[in-house]
Amino acid sequence: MKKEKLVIIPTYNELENIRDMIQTVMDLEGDFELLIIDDNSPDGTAKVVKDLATKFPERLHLIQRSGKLGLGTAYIEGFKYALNQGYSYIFEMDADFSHDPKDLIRLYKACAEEDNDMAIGSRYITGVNVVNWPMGRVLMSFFASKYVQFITGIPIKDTTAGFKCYTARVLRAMDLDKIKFIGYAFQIEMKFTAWKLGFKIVEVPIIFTDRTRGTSKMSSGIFKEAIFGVIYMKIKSIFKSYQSINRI
Ligand SMILES: Nc1nc2c(ncn2[C@@H]2O[C@H](COP(=O)(O)OP(=O)(O)OP(=O)(O)O)[C@@H](O)[C@H]2O)c(=O)[nH]1
Ligand SMILES: [Mg+2]
Repeated sequence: MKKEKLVIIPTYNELENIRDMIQTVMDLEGDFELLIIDDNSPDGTAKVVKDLATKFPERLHLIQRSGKLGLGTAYIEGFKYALNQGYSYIFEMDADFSHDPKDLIRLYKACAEEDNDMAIGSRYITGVNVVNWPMGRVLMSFFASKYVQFITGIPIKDTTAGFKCYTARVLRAMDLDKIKFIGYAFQIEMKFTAWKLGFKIVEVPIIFTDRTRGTSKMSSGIFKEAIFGVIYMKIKSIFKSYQSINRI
C-alpha cells in the first residue's frame, strides 16, 4: 500500500471518542491512515485501538507511551515515525471531534492540488467559527491569536490551531528535536518555524465544535507556556538563522 496520508491523533483518556473517530477516518474517501499516540490513558483508550487494529491492520497504527508526556512531544514522535515510514502528507487532529474529520480532505487538497506546503484548519478567517464554546473561551482564543500575530508578526489568523496538514518537506526541513513547547505554544512554534523557513502556508476555513464527550486536558500551565513562550520564541528568533536541515 502506498504510504501517502497519515493522520496523527494524540490521545489521553479519549475512550468515549476513539472508536467513532477511528471508524470515521477509516470511512473517509482517500485511504487515510491513522497513527494514535496514547500516553497510557487510565481509561483504556489504547485497548480499543488495539482491538480495531485487527480490523484495519494496514491503516491503523498505535504508539503507546509510558505516561502523560504532553501533546507536543506526542506529535514530534508521530512526525518522526511518519518521515521514517515515508508518508507525503502528515496531519494533526484532535480525538474529540472538535475538528471535523471530513475537513481532512480539504486540508489535503489545499496541499496536494493547490501547491501549498502546509494547510491550517482555521477558525478565524471569516469572523469566528467556533460552536458551543463559552464566550470567555472564544474571546480568549481569538485574542490569543491576535497577541501571537502582534508579537511574532506571523501572517496567520489562527495561530493556535491544531488541525493541520504538513507536506513531508516541511517536517523534513525542521530540526524536530529543537521544538520545545508542549501545549498551545507547540502549535504556535510549529507554524512560526515553518513560516520562518519560507514555506507556503494556507488557512482553510473550518468550523470548530467544542467536545461533547470526554474531558479537557488543557491546564493553566499550557496557557502560561503560550503567553511567555511566544515572547521567548520571538527573541530567540532574532539571533537565529533559519535554514532547512535537509536539502529539499
Ligand atoms: N498523547 C497525549 N495526548 C494528549 C495529551 N494532552 C492532550 N492530548 C490529546 O490532544 C488532543 C487535544 O486535547 P484537548 O483536551 O481536546 O484540548 P483542547 O481541544 O484545547 O481542549 P478541550 O476541547 O476543551 O478538551 C486530544 O485528542 C487529547 O486527547 C497528552 O499529554 N498526551
Ligand atoms: Mg479538544
